[in-house]
Amino acid sequence: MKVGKHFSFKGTIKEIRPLGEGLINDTFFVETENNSPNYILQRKNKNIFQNIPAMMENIQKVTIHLKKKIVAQGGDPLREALTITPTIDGKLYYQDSDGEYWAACLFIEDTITYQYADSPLLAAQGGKGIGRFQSMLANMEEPLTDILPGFHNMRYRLQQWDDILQKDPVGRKNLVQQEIEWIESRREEMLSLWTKVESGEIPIRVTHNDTKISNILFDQQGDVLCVIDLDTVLNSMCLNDYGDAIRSYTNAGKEDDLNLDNVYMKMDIFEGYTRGYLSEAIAFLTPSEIDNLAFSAKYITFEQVLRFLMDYIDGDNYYKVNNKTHNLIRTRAQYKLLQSMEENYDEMQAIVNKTIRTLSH
Ligand code: GN1
Ligand code: MG
Repeated sequence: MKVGKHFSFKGTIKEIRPLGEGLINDTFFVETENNSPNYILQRKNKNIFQNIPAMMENIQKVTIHLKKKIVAQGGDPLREALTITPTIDGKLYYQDSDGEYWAACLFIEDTITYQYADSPLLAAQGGKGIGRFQSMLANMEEPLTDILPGFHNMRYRLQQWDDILQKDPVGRKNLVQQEIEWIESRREEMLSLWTKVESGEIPIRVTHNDTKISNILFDQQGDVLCVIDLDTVLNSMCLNDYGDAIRSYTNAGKEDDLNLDNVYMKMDIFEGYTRGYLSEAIAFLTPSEIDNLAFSAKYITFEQVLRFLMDYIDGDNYYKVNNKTHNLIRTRAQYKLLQSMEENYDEMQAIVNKTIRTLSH
């Protein structure tokens, strides 16, 4: 791949091969000869990220802040935080002749990643990782550019929803009357959380916005090493990160599971993640944030139902799809998860409260 020569990689490139299965970017592994470091190279999705230069600046600011903290705590800044590899002319990204944006970072060797949190202990480790990540960034004052305006802003999302329903660009609205009702019946309930952000009751912090377990690297001992995939670091409410982690960790099925019997919320995983997350986050969370933790899981899962359904009605312009019902299948599977959360909501609240009591003693 010719693009490799534009980056300041050490050593000689042996091979560049595809890696991973993200829904947004295209990712490649850059293997170098001998003992030179290896790298990750990505073609960033410029339809979704409309300001990639600002995105890379955000990532740079966050990783610089993290590295300072890690060094102060006696850690290894090259393993515990991402390191952007600039281009040969010192830029954070390369734009090719087709207008595509490329960016690279150091590959962190000897790590373990998981696609699923299959035990409460592992979920607790993941929670600790995100709790620590947010905690290290809690006093970062330099603002980030809002590269995804309205990303977890329910007022904005519902506006987008209303617009797409009105346009019905590919005539699919008729096919999803029942699914539309799932959204409409929860409109006020879901807006109520964002209203607390608008009023200032819930603070704005540095947030990751894609906290699934595959975005955490673990070391060989099973401890959290590094949080990766910083494309969506934003100033927003940190409940997004908790809620999205609960959405992805606790799902017994797949995000696009055809068999809805597979999809439900695993409460032992919820308990594990909550315990790990709060062990770090209790140091900075406000009472209002703590009160809304359980709700944030429903909020983010609802938002994901909305986003998949919206993309279906819009004609599949956002998420990569395998076929023309893929977004609808995802919608139904996420909705099943949302229902399971609604059934378990009182117990979720009780677990959060119990965890806080245990940690406060
Ligand atoms: C997207 O591509 P991936 O998996 O990192 C999306 C998330 C969704 C997720 C659903 C920028 O993330 O918000 O929750 O798919 N990222 C963006 O699988 O939209
Ligand atoms: Mg991502």
